[in-house]
Amino acid sequence: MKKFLLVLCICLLICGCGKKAISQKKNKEKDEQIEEKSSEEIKKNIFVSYNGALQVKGINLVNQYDEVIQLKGVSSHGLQWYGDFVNDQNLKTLKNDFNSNVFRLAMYTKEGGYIDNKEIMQDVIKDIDLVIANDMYVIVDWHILSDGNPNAYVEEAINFFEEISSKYKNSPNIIYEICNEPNGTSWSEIKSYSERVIEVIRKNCNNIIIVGTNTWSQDVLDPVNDRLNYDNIMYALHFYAGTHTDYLRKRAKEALDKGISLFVSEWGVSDASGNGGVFLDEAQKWIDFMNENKLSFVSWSLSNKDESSALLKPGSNVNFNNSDLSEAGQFVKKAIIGNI
Ligand code: IDC
Repeated sequence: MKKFLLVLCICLLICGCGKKAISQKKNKEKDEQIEEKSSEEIKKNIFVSYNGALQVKGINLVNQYDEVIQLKGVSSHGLQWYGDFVNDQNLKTLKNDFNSNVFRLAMYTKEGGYIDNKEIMQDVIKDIDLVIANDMYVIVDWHILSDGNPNAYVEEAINFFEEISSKYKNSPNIIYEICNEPNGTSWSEIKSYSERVIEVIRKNCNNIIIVGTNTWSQDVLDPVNDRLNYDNIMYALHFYAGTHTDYLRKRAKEALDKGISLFVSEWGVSDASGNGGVFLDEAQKWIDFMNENKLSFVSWSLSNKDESSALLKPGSNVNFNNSDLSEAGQFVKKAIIGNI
């Protein structure tokens, strides 16, 4: 009898544990399904096929249903140096694993860029097509830098944007960034350059155009009393967490309050040199600020260069995976997914 009871107890125990294990497994599966579903739900609504042509309404970027949309993604490094990292596999990783809905093509004008080598146009077109095929928005960035005054190459810019905007006039994916970072110049110079380039683009399409401001796209109050008089214009705000802090957030907030629409088309966790360590506490303050104000943001940069703003560790493969992400890369991934 004792034996029988013992066996019975053991059986019940096994059954109980089994049931518990089964119900734990079921719960886990359910959790996973929910997680998968919610990330699928998120994904359903963030790409171009859902959002369509973007517009600026008030200070907000909105989709085709007038819903406010925040684009989040990554910028290439200079295409003349790190163009190989812009490939289908990496774009799929950014899309599927980071939930990125935008990618920026940094086409330098100088330093071996378009002004020195017009053939880079073919790469830009190939890259635009790849991003479009991945259902993401693509920022075509006329990356002035050492050429601080955009008028230095205004004729070239006009030819470039005429070609791109006529080729892609029906594509909702394209966002034009017509002068990355003017510096050592003035808003009136930038404005007159912008008017000439915008006229050319507007003959073809009404897509979003991002205009840089003086001092490496930090003088966002300049246009307050002297705006560009076109639809769907946003002004670039650029920051590097190791250099630009509260004072620049205050300036940005003031610009927003005064009706200036901002797009953070470049930012980094490093200092302004692109190196000098990572400043994650300050970067976190910026991420909070951008999320609170629904500002779109694009992080510098998808490369394996030995500098702390690079999203990949030095020496990483051109086709990266999770273990290639640098400290910057890990932080940026979480920021884009929305987990921090
Ligand atoms: C930096 C790159 C660096 C390169 C340098 C000059 O990270 O490898 O040697 O440009 O070409 C910007 C610019 C961006 C800079 C970046 C960091 O838009 O081109 O990239 N930065 O210095 N503005 C503020 C910082």
